[in-house]
Amino acid sequence: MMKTLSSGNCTFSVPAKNSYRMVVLGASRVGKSSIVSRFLNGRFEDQYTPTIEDFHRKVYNIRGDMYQLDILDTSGNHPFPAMRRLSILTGDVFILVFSLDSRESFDEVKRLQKQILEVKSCLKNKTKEAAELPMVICGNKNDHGELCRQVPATEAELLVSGDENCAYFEVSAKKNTNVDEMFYVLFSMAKLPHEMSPALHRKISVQYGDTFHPRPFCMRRVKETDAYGMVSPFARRPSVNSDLKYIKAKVLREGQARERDNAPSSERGGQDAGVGLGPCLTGGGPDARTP
Ligand SMILES: Nc1nc2c(ncn2[C@@H]2O[C@H](COP(=O)(O)OP(=O)(O)OP(=O)(O)O)[C@@H](O)[C@H]2O)c(=O)[nH]1
Ligand SMILES: [Mg+2]
Repeated sequence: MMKTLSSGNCTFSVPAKNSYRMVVLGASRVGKSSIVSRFLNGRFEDQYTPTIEDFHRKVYNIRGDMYQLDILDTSGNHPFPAMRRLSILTGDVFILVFSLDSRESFDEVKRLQKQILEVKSCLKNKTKEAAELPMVICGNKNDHGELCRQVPATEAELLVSGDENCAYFEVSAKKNTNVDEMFYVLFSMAKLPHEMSPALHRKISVQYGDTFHPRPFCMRRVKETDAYGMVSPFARRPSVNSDLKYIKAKVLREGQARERDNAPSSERGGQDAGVGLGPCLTGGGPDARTP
């Protein structure tokens, strides 16, 4: 399946298998939006503007292949628990942010980590994938110095120990310390091209969007070795309905891939993953699912 995206006067297609969603979660004021802003445009704002929910999209042309990364910057206040569960369900990679000077925000990250594992494993037959969720736990505001620190690094590291898909980073969105490194490791854990990290591709603005076009006449401007990234200015958060379809399609795709990999050839193909999302959204476990 291909998704067609429009950017300026250029339209291009991203294969569904190359579309990913990054979900950024954490308590209020810990710096989630600041980290996202560093990722998207390299900027930092001292002024605080609370987020309700922001959706961004970045598209990449990496050596001629198209990729799409959707970024969901959530609210630290999460007034709608079902929406948060839906965000978690749609996420492929996660960044959990706390502020190094706030013990409470660290406790929230611990709750979120648990919730992500629980929500993801709620999807039928998804227990294995849940254990392989690429996730970075991010202690932000390390520019505040050791005197303000309320969370020792050793304690935060415990949250990721023994899980090769989980890493801990101390960063500063303000000083741009360790932010690129954090994205590099996150994308590596998710087996995404490392060129998706901010320092490893050329940033293209939308008026040069035709550079992205994967068709041969546009590729004259894109060398085989090149990687380009462009923030889409027209990205809109998909509707709840589209999110549900996205989750179902993804589960089916992964289920089929797993069957192809594991099953003897006589048992391969055609099995519906039987995705019942209701209990995953309401907080009931797999056992609570109606038959
Ligand atoms: N000193 C310092 N301040 C930061 C850093 N990152 C963010 N801030 C500031 O912290 C405040 C909150 O940052 P945001 O990025 O808006 O926090 P948020 O987690 O998105 O907050 P919500 O949208 O309410 O959930 C802002 O005033 C930022 O300027 C950092 O690394 N160091
Ligand atoms: Mg925010």
